[in-house]
Amino acid sequence: MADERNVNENSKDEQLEQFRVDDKGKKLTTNQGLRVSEDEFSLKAGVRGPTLMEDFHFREKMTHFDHERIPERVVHARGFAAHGYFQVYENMQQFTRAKFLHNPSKKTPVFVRFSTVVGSRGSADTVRDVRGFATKFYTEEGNYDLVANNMPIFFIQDAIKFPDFVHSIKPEPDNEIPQASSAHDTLWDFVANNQETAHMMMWLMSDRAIPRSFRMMDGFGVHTFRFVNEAGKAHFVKFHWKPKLGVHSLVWDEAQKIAGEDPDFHRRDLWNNIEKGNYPEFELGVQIIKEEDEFMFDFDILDATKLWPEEDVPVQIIGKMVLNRNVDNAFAEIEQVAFHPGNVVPGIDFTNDPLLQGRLFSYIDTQLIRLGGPNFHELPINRPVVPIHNNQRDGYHRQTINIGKVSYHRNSLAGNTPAPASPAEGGFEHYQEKVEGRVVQARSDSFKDHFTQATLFWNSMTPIEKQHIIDAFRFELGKVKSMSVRQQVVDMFAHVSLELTTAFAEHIGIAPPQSGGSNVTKSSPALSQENTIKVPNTRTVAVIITNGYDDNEVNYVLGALKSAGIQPEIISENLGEIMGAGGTRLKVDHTLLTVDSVLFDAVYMVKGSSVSPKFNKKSAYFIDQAFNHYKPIGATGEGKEWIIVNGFEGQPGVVMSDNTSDFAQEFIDAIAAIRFWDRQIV
Ligand code: HDE
Repeated sequence: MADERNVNENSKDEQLEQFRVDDKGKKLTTNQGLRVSEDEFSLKAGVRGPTLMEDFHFREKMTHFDHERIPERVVHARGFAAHGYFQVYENMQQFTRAKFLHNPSKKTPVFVRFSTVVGSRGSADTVRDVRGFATKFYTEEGNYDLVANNMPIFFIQDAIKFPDFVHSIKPEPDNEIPQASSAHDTLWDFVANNQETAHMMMWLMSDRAIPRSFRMMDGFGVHTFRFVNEAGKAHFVKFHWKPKLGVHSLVWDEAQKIAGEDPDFHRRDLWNNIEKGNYPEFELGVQIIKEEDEFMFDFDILDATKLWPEEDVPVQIIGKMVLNRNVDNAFAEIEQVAFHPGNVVPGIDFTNDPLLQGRLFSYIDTQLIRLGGPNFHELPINRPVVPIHNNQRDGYHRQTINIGKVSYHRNSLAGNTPAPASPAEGGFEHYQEKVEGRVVQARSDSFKDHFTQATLFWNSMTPIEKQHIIDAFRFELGKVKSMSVRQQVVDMFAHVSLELTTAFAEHIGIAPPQSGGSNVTKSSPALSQENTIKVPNTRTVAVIITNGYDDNEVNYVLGALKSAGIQPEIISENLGEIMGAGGTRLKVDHTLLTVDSVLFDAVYMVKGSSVSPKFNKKSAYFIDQAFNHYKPIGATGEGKEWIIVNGFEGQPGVVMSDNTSDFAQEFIDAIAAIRFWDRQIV
């Protein structure tokens, strides 16, 4: 019925509201609704006697607790999510029947889960890894899941290899070491012996694998999908999410330190920014290739280890997503959400990409064990916002009470309903692709070039990005104990670039390769993060300040930073308040014991008139580290002395202008520039 399918921005929130419970101010009950009179002392035979089985409240409480955990996801176990909406910019009817891509005034509710891949649920956020970027669109035609990653390609070409790949990158099975890391023998052994991994390993060794924030990374559908329009005409399509804040990364040393300082760095960043109203925004882009152009490229467009260079197939921006609401309950929503690339709506269809085909099996299968049965679609977060009518019945934890006798098709007792809908009524009709061929277990020759795009990626990097990749290879292979594996990796990546391989080989005790190299000269500027959007918005600044600061100057600068959308946080000797020489006060957010420079994007050194030697020592370390991580540093008042003493004066990104308003503007510009790679590290 038309009105049942009338979805708006609030539809999911309204649906979830039916399930929310606020226990605050209420009397304690058992799960049977019985009010409980005692919750601290179990029932005993005598005050020092044994606990009695009869204590049903104790038994229920303990039993529930004993069963609180469910299996974590076999990959993407650690993640965080938020609600929001999606809105298309222009009607995409020409390409797709998908209704949520038609009406620009319509907002479709979404739920997005970001994740790391390899680590366990409790592992750190900032490890070197691919990031998941899974979006559930609660559309008027049912749920559509775009289960994406922050890299546009994948490690393998055929899903049958996925268990092998994941076994190799997960902790090694004898001692379960290392956690959330690719820097170990089995992964690199897999890489060298499955060379289709070459291109993705270049991405994994690049800065893309250590994002600054979930809000500052791309999302890619990876596979080639199909758009199908009303007339049944199809186009190949790849999906992209592009963050409005640009694509930014940590530096490796920083990423490792954050993993200890704040393992929740990315989820905290997402949560805090949504709480403050800094809603993350991503634009949806599509690359479209006509069916008749399928074979026009020097790679196979069904091969998930290949991207479509944006200079050859431009990304058309078609809509935006805004994440504007945090979850109420991490388990109920983030842990229980179940994505599946097979959740499509009319107008979006699959291709023969063998990686995608395998995924279509895996996701439901994994939810069955993870969520304990076939009714996980009834969990509040997974329910579509349109009604479900079918003849599926029963199973563990069934909540729907289907009425009537008929649970089969075809029938006469219920007028042969629920009835399949025609395409005109919104029924999904599989794309009628013509398929022919022999039944074989083989790979098309068109999938066999593993190195051209790996070299394309390398060629597209700026010198500093190349250096980071070299450093990553040195680090990762430096952790590989097997000399033979290190040798095999050098031999393999010699096919990508001799410049790269020569730069890391000696570091890992292997002679630089004498042969190999690539004659690919093409590059794709779109692949370099140096060409991304750079804005100061939502960047954080550590303000190191003590009593007796110059009120006018500091208040002006803090005001200017905030007006530019920057988030200053006050760090001083003790929590509480500090007072300027003119008597104004500032609330202290942190001490140097609770935070470190790696947790901030920039540092503003003010100091003040009274500083203890201990504070001085700690701030010196703080600023030194920020400097070495190429971060913008501003200094006024007594803060300037520090900069001079440490030898940072005059270095790129170190702002010390005397005039307050000039200082504020130059510091904001430096924050927008993000990092100063041309700095002389002292
Ligand atoms: Fe996944 N993947 N995957 N994957 N994937 C899972 O499903 C799988 C792949 C991705 O936040 C699992 O519910 C196979 C590519 C994300 O809940 C599992 C293959 C891409 C998430 C699974 C791939 C992804 C998953 C584990 C190769 C980017 C997290 C838990 C054929 C396009 C979703 C689960 C969330 C999760 C299987 C490859 C993205 C086991 C077999 C390529 C973002 O079903």
